[in-house]
Amino acid sequence: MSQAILFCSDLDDPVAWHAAVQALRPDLSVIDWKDADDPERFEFALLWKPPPQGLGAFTRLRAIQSLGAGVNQLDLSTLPDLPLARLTDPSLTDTMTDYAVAATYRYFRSFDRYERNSRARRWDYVFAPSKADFPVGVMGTGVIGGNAARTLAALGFPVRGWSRSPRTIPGVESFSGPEGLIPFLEGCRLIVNVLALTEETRDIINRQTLSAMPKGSYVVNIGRGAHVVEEDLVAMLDSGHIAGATLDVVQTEPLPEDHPLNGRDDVLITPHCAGGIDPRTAAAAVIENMERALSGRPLLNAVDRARGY
Ligand code: NDP
Ligand code: OXD
Repeated sequence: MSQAILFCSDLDDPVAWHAAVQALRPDLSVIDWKDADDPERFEFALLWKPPPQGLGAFTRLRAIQSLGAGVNQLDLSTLPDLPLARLTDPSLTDTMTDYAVAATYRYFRSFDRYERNSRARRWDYVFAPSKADFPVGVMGTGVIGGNAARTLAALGFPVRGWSRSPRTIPGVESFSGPEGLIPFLEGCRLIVNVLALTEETRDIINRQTLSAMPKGSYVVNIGRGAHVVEEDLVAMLDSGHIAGATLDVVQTEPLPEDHPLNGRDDVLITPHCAGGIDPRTAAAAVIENMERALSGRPLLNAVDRARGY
């Protein structure tokens, strides 16, 4: 029987992944968990989330590849103790960066205000601002955030970055560690959150951290919903301290219709669509990790379970 990768995702297309993998390795198949009649066959899994019944039946698995850059959706506490890798891919980095740039420009050029005005048939001139007055902060300058920070800096924004360990990115003022967070936020008119979700970063965007930003600042969240204390964000929007928020991720997805963040003029919700992975570019990294796993070599982009990302 030929080799096969076990696949599980409600969001990604197993047929497209199968075609992309076969284009590189015609002997290798991608099989959706619903068609996985012989669980013993699989040594490698490509998962957004585990199948509903878990991975218990797949006793020969040797490694797991996340179908996302994040791994928290896999719930590490219930996942078998196998090598685990997150996915990094140019298509994902590019689409995430595009979203960060688009959301930044929307606030920088007051499109949010013009959207409201034009719906109200109101002509209200806003003087074109200068980028020098609109410093942008990127929370989490890893693969995606690092690229977003570089891109925003190349576009002429003053850019600050915050991460766990000190990072050097040309054109970006870098801050790190818990002691660097408030000084970082104090100088940002807009933050783009693209942190990994761990126990240390959960709830990190809250009343105290939002208060550190200048009045009239903006929040863009493309990391995870659990980074934000939503009731604190609502309160800070109500007070006007935060002028607007763009949230691609929320604590409960889809956002419940009656949630206080829904239907507000100053909040834009998008359905966890900021990043998109193109199997045609990402298949090579998945195959490389499968080959590494089967030959006992360390995975690329391996998750450090103790660190949580
Ligand atoms: P990386 O692992 O490359 O980057 C994670 C960043 O988070 C790093 O800069 C890391 O710091 C930082 N970080 C982690 N813990 C802390 C901490 N305690 N304090 C400060 N910084 C911390 O991941 P990616 O850039 O590939 O992806 C980032 C996240 O984006 C994913 O985990 C996922 O949640 C989210 N995502 C969302 C998508 C969407 O569609 N909305 C799509 C893709 C990803 P350091 O640099 O020091 O390691
Ligand atoms: C990811 C995501 O983590 O799509 O890649 O959220």
